[in-house]
Amino acid sequence: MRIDSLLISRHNDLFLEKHSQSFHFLSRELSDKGIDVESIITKIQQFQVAIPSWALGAGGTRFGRFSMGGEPGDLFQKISDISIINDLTGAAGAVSLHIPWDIPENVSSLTQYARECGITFDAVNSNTFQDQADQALSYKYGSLCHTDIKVREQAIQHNIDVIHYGEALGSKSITVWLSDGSTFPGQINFRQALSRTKESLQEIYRHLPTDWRMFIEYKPYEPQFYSTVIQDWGTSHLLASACGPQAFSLVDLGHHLPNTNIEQIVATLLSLGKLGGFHFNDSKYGDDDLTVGSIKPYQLYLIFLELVSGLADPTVVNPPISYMIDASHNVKDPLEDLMQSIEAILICYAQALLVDFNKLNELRNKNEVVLAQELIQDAYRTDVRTLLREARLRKKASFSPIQCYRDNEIRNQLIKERGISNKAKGL
Ligand SMILES: [Mn+2]
Repeated sequence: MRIDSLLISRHNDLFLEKHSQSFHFLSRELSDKGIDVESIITKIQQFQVAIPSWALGAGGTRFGRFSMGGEPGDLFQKISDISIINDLTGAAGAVSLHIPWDIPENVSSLTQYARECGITFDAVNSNTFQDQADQALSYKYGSLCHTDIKVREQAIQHNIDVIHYGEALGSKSITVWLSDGSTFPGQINFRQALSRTKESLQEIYRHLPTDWRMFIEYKPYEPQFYSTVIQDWGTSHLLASACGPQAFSLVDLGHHLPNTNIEQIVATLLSLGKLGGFHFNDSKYGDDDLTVGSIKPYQLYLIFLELVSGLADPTVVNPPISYMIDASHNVKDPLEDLMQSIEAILICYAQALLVDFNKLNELRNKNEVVLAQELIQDAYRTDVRTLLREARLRKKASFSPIQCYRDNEIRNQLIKERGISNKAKGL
């Protein structure tokens, strides 16, 4: 379902007068500080974050799942939902497929439909963390690290199949996240498990098309509660380096132990030229998969400071980063939740763009601790939502995406179209 552009522009008309005043005011204030407002708006307009195919249905926990009605039942409907988000926000023009939850069966009609919806295919995700109904061997004791070579071969072949699905759709990268590890001390040999994982990843890497990239995601615990083979950025980087120049680390915000300095990890990976992808979410305790920016917005801002300054640094050689939202929505309409996440991401991005990094470096070199902190906090305390609205208006997206979605009763339309009990496959 596409949203009629007339419907969006009529809704936008309600806000134009008030907006033009506040945009004028903020523009003047920022220009007085020497900030190039136009270039910031262009950058906001260009920023895109992929939506995973498993994020459009109600999420759940191991205790239960509560549907909200009108969930997308197949891949076409999922792409349709993403196009709704993209039409409203102008920032979600790609889908990240999870295989086998979303196996593309009719590739040509799917790619044509996605094109009509203005949606491209971002990284494809493999899954060897659960067994599928038709699967010969179990991943109960691991996949790429498994002691049995037959299980490893099956997991390697699955990743190769995922690459082939991605190639047919026009994807250019694969994300590998493993749950491999151990739940009890003594269960596995750490050195051998790491070595087998490395060899398996190298085998997958050999099947990577020359214009593709492989992202290796890390996570310290869960579902294994004693050890995870790829537990941290260092292990991920070690494996990516062992594979080759097309392999990179992927940072998922929720995949860190409490209080980890994620922005420093981002800076380190960027300086190594090995930051491939980014999964956004937020958390209070563990991998809570909450809405981006709902718990620790300042951490997100500090991460964007590293991304913006790192990618602008001519000495940093790092390919463009693949951004995706990796969150779950147990009590919200996922489309609204994703729009909240996009807003939080763009706010921090825009705030980071306000920072004069040359000036910041001067202050750092003079050890002006207070003034350096003042400089980054001044940007963080600027309400940049007016710039986001201006960027959306220029793209013919919605001034106020969630309000537009509500005022036009989009969820009710989806329920009418698909039924109250339609459920999305996946988590
Ligand atoms: Mn992730």
